[in-house]
Amino acid sequence: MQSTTEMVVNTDSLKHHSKQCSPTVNRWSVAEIAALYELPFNDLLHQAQTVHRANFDPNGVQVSTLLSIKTGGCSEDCGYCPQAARYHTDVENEPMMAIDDVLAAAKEAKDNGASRFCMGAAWRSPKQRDLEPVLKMIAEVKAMGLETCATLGMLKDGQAAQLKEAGLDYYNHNLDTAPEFYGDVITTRTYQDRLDTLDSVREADINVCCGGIIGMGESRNQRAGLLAQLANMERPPESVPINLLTQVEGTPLHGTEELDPFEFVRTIAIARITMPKSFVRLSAGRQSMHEGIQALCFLAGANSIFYGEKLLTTGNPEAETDKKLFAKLGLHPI
Ligand code: SAM
Ligand code: DTB
Ligand code: SF4
Repeated sequence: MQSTTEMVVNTDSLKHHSKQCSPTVNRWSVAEIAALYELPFNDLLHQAQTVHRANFDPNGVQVSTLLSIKTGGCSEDCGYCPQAARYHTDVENEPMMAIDDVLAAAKEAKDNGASRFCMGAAWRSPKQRDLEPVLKMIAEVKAMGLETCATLGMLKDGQAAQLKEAGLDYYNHNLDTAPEFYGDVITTRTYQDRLDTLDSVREADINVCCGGIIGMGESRNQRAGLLAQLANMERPPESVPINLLTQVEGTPLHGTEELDPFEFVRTIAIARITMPKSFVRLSAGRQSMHEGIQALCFLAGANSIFYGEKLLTTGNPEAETDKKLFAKLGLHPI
């Protein structure tokens, strides 16, 4: 198996497998990642913690706050998502938030210690008339001294450049799962569409935030397949959100067999080992996660969280609960 110290990027092995570029580098095979999943838990965590300490302050955690600036009514069919118009969930189609309300939420996030503010919209792709107000929000949030992040769906030519110009630091766009499981979850856009958007984000020199969801009924090999896609990007994402599926009634994935929590911790550890320089975010799913499991995730190399009572439409731990957890574990926000 490839050890982290042997992880030399072999530029001769650059593979151009998409119609644009999306170059990948053969850092990790799916088989090598699958072998990491088979390690005894303690050996895996030791390896992950060793990689973590070699690359990061072991007790520092990056803190982002998320806000849904446009909720519900989405045309897509992502099987996990309560915001898809076609599923009968409690989420209503709402208009875009007013800029003043967004800025008030950003100020509150900053006052509570967040360093990054992520704005999410339930769109397949932003229309130009929708993008204009978002550009204003980004510029104003940036002017408040926060890092900015947006997740607005697929980007068309020129949109990433406009976001960069407005002051966007990160764009979140997830691969969600392995290519071979993807079609079981989403049919209204392809894996390649996602890779193309990620390419345009990179080309515009915006940091990439890209990860996926675990616990959708995928196999262990498919979890390894997702991590291989991320780790083998020419430049791995700066930020890798690992979401545990939040099951929402009315979505097709509601009722999926619950994932063993240790499998989630293993996934975090392997993300850390395969992407040693990336921030790995313990993302959706913390509300239902015992604090002992969250502590194991931090030990496994997670060093970023969403902070604040709400994700987009579902719950997240109370800010006070997270403050207490940080104090108990001796973690500090960065
Ligand atoms: N509409 C845009 C898009 O899909 O790119 C941006 C918002 S979308 C909600 C952002 C990401 O949230 C999805 O790609 C998915 O990874 C994650 N997500 C959505 N619903 C989730 C759920 N129920 N559990 C875990 N993660 C979820
Ligand atoms: C990401 O990877 N997770 C966040 C963020 N990027 C946009 C979203 C999680 C959404 C969980 C379901 C909800 O609250 O609607
Ligand atoms: Fe729409 Fe994004 Fe939800 Fe998919 S994940 S249904 S694109 S809001």
